[in-house]
Amino acid sequence: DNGYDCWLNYKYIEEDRLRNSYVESCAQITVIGESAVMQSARRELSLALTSMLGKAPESGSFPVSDSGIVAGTFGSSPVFDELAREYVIDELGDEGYVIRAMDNDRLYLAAATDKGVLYAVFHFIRLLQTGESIEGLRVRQVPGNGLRMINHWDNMDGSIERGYAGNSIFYRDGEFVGDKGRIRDYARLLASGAINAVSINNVNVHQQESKLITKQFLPEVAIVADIFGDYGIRLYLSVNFASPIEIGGLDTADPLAPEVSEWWMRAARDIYRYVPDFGGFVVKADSEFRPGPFTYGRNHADGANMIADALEPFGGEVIWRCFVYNCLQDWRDRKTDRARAAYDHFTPLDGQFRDNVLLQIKNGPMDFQVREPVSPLFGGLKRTNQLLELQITQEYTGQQRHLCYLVPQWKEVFDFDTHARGQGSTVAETASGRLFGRKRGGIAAVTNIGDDANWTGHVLAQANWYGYSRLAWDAGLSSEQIALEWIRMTFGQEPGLESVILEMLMSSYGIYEDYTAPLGVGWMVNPGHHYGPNVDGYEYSKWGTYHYADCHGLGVDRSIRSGTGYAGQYHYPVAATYESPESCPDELLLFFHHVPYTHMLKSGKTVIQHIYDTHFGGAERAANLIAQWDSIAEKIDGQTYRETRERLVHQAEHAGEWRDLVNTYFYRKSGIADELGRLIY
Ligand code: BDP
Repeated sequence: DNGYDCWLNYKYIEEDRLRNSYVESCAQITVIGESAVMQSARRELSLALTSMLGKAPESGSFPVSDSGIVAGTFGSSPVFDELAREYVIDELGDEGYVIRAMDNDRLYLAAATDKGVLYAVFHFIRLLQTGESIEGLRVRQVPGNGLRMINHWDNMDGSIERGYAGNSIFYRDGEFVGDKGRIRDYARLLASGAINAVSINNVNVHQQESKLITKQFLPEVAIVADIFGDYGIRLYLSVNFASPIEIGGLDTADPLAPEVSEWWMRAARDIYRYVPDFGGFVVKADSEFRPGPFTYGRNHADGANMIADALEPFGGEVIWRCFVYNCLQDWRDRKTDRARAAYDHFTPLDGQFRDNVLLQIKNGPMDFQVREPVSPLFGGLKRTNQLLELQITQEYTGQQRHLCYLVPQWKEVFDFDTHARGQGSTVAETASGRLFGRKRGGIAAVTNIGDDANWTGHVLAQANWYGYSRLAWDAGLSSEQIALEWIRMTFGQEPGLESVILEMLMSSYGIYEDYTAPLGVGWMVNPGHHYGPNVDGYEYSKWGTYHYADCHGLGVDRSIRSGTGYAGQYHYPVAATYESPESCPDELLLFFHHVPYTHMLKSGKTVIQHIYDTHFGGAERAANLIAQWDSIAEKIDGQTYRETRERLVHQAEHAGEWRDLVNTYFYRKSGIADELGRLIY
């Protein structure tokens, strides 16, 4: 077992009682409808039941029999009429669905659209994989987010920016791959988590990828879009803001120049001719050396709206990234603050963006560190569509060589209360659009997959991919529940194994945080590739990522009173909580404040002792993951066991390196010894 099928490996259900309880209801399936999406649903249901129950279900005939599974859209057949009377179909929307056992012996999987039926099918399969009872089923599901997107940072040469699991599944040597079978398998995995949008090229759009929107590549883009379309997923492309110059032969990309907007309109027309259901563009502009409207003295609303107008007639949208900051700042000036940048750029433009623009906002104000506060743009923007951006690929969280289950981190982001409209104004509410009554909204994340046999390098990193899609659908699910589902679906239902993997996953984020940069200060990594400890790696460069450690203390003063004022970008009472070191939560203390090493944390420890304790403790717990994994060796397929173990061994060693480097550094700076005498000199 090389992990290729991930959580859809449909293991035979060994336990007779459980299997028999399913067999009766699942002996026959009738899937009504012939669209590509419906065929995907039929194929999946049949495959899953055949493998899990050991017997292919009969295909239902017409008239539909009184028992078995009936799947289809309301209105497609009178068999759904009785069920339809019980629901307000409009409220289910385009993607909601119901799963219902009715008084007769039928089990209904129904929705308003084919896509909803496909989601119902995957949901039903999940119930069987996780050993749930299907007696008297009564499920009604509507997604919490309209847009549930995956971003790829794939380049056409086959490499992946910040990819840690092999090369691109889309491209090789400047072209699309010939055999697209793997893309189809990928679409199926995405659809099982109800992902409905995917962008397939790097936000840093180089020369070759700029041409994806030209006739040279559009025929192949169309093939890939169709594959995703079969699974209800819309395809998006990242574009270069300077495309009119780069590939269009114009001498400007000024958003207010008529020839530029005409160029984009022509480009949009071409694209939709090939890909009628094209989703739209993702744009990284004026960020990390990418071109943008600033070059022409225009703002980001000018830029985004001009492109949005070109896509609007075809139903496309612009996903405009807010990762805009000066990456050439002066590190000696403590008043400039990269954390402030996105809010400072975008809040003055609130309300000026077209309806088909969504601003894509990274979860934190910096860049996917293990711990950051939530971006104040959530709650700061009130009249603009938003999309929360997360990073599944573990750029700063161990690059898929360290175990780091990120769902708990994402849960904290979703649950964060911005107080934008009083208590309860969580990020889940703002990003989805619900809080301010916006129609568009949702969530996007940078994928962690590549062409490694098991997709993610570290098999256990598949849990992040799966978990992301589950949270995108329902941010109310708990990290434990998601982990448990994933474990059962991936490894089968085996109580001894379940508790160990659950414990490993659930502790992993805390462990990683403990042995890396402390108390929210972030960075301390090797520049460029961002792997491994280097406390001063970014300290004297222009990227705006500092800890300001000296012999007295460390941390960044972002208070309103004496610092960069960043804390003031939050609503009351959040701003007040962050403003003072007394009320600021420990885990973010050094993000918001510069304090002496002897500053007392709420935990009752000094900052310096906290650093020592967490680094000794974190590295020890990392080492212990190996023993935990070994304790279930017998219960795991050999290849998975070995490959994962190798990574855990590496992690343990590397965590030791982090511990020693960070502790030594701060001992030398502070001159304060570890209370427990663990430092060796
Ligand atoms: C950073 C990555 C960089 C990306 C950038 C982005 O280091 O490779 O291009 O984010 O999000 O995290 O645009």
